[in-house]
Amino acid sequence: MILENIKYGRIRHLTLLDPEKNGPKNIEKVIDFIDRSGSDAIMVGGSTGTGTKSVDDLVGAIKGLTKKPVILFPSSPEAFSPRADAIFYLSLLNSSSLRYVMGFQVQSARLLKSARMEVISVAYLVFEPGMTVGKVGGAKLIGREDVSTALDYATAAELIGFHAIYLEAGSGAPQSIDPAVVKAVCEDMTIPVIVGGGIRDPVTAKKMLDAGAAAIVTGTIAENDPEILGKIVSAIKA
Ligand code: 1GP
Repeated sequence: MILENIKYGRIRHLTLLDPEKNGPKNIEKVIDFIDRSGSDAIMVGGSTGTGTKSVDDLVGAIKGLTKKPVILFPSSPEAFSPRADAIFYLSLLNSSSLRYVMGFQVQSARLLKSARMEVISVAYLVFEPGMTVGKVGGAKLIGREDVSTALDYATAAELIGFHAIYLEAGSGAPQSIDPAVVKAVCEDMTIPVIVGGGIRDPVTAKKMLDAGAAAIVTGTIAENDPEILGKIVSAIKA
């Protein structure tokens, strides 16, 4: 069970691969880097252009190259592959568009119920600067240091019964979420908290784990600087 593995520290680092940027051509090299880095699982998704074919092709290629679990990280119901091991069934709670809070979930629910994959409901909270996902998802961005609003949303997520919370600064964010916000949320939650966006050095990654994050996500770094990926994973597992 992937959720259990996140909860109990067996999955601590996830690498996000965007189907837009990772076609079948260079995937062998990328998976080799990820395998060597010690990253625990691979997420597949992106904010734009993730049609069923590109997602399914990428999941299929990854499954042919590594045994690491593959988790879908969809921006819409089309971003689906039955070959993935699990899906982060996301509700962008601070979106101003009902579609991102519950519409996509309703649209894909029956398909997911019949699919042979673990469905992990995730309260997705997007912070400043939000980047593409903030814009596309119509997020009312939470301030980078806004502990109070972060706690409001996280507590609502826990009470509603989400399996996990994902604190997101946006892929490619120049700065991650403030670790003090992560700490305040994690101290108060009984469900696992995942943190991503703008984490691209071992010190920041370790700070997130020390703040109580169950797992961290990096995306951009796997594409741009695979050597640092290994250092980030080593730092959080030390
Ligand atoms: C996106 O949080 C992830 O959901 C990854 O962000 O690309 O900045 O590592 P980066």
